[in-house]
Amino acid sequence: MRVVTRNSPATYFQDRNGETGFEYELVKRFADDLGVKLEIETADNLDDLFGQLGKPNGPVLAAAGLVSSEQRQQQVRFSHPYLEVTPQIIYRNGQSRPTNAADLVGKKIMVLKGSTHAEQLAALKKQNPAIEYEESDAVEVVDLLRMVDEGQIDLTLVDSNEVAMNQVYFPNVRVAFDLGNASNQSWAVAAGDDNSLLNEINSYLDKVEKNGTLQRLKDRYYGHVDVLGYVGAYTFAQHLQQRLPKYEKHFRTYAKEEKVDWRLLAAIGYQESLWQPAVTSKTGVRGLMMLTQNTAQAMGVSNRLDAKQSIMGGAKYLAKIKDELDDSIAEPDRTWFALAAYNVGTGHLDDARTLAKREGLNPNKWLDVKKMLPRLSQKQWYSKTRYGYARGGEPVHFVANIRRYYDILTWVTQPQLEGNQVVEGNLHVPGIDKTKPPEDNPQL
Ligand code: BLG
Repeated sequence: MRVVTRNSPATYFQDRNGETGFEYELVKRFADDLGVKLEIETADNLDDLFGQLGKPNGPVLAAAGLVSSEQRQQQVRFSHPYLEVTPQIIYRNGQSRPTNAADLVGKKIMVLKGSTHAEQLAALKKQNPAIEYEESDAVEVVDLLRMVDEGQIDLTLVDSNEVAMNQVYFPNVRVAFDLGNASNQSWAVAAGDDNSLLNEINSYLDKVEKNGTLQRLKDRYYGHVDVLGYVGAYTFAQHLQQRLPKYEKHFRTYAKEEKVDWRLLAAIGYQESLWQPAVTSKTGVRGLMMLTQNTAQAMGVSNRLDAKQSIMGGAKYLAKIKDELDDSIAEPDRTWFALAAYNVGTGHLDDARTLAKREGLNPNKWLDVKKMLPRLSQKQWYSKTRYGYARGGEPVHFVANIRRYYDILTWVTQPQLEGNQVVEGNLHVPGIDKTKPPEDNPQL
């Protein structure tokens, strides 16, 4: 099944493990259900995408965060909706906040060519001819947000899901106001009389809506702001630009040495210290990777406040505990277990696995064991374990947060943005032009 989409964090991109993205995951499951092979093609812009869909022997389906507008319905047929989005006017923090359509006058506005947002602005301009805007087919939604972030344009109009996902990369991007009502994203198939594919799509979408799959994908891809909050999201973006570049090299070096994913290591570092080398917890745990004195000693770290040493120690420790886990624990759960052990220790993790077994749950599944961990802080449960009391809620949050940061880091470090290969020291943080010296990059 040939499917056309766009390369963007909200739809489809490549990471080190292969293809990923919200649309990709949704459409891959559909292909698997049908028992057919999936072939993804990407279009350069929306006109190109709709053009390809109409071609004989072209792709049969477009899965690209498309909103079904009246204009588009003359060209293609839309499936049942799977995501409700609201168009939002975006401005730069520090500028005066527009609050209504009249405030768009005199502003430099850019939207994607051929988008429903361009249709919306055209309609507004009819009522208020003083509104000026530019349509571009050379950019993606992330570029529009970056341009607002950097002050190259004043405003853009994008869908709420894109904002929720991208706020974590652009510290200065803010929502001004919702422009119009919510609309629905759907898949599109070429115009015609044969409804067989459309019927299959619709029953698949109904199914994933009912069984919770759709919600899980939404939480994973578009839940950044829900989980981190707006402040947390743009604070992350700020730290991504200002702090991570200082330590990226060490993360890459020691991750490689220990054969762990550097983005996972960086995500741990963010969870532990917000990438700050001089922090100390209430319990005396210290440094960028928050090593206990024992761990530091065992890993050969003499100065925990030295970022390089801390990252080296954290990488070694992560690799060690992962290696020591029971062989019966398979990936990706194995990684989540290793993270939990990093935080709570292997002994307490084993206790939680034993509790899971006793409850008839699967001790090799993170989903099951994470239900048991909080019991380690309740006497009725911990009194019957080998290692006793632990603040078992902490590793559950710890793992959830790190997975979130890890997901966020996969987009900025995907091979496409790194010149089709993962290049050392070439982290592409949108908004930073690494070809320029730091003095030309105020964000650095
Ligand atoms: C971890 C150690 C584990 C240790 C557990 O504590 O530290 N991990 C590291 O040093 C990397 O080795 O396991 S044990 O050796 O088997 O006992 C349990 O003691 C660190 C945790 C503790 C936590 N942060 C890394 O995640 C922490 O600092 N908690 C206190 C937070 S607060 O100050 O109370 O808010």
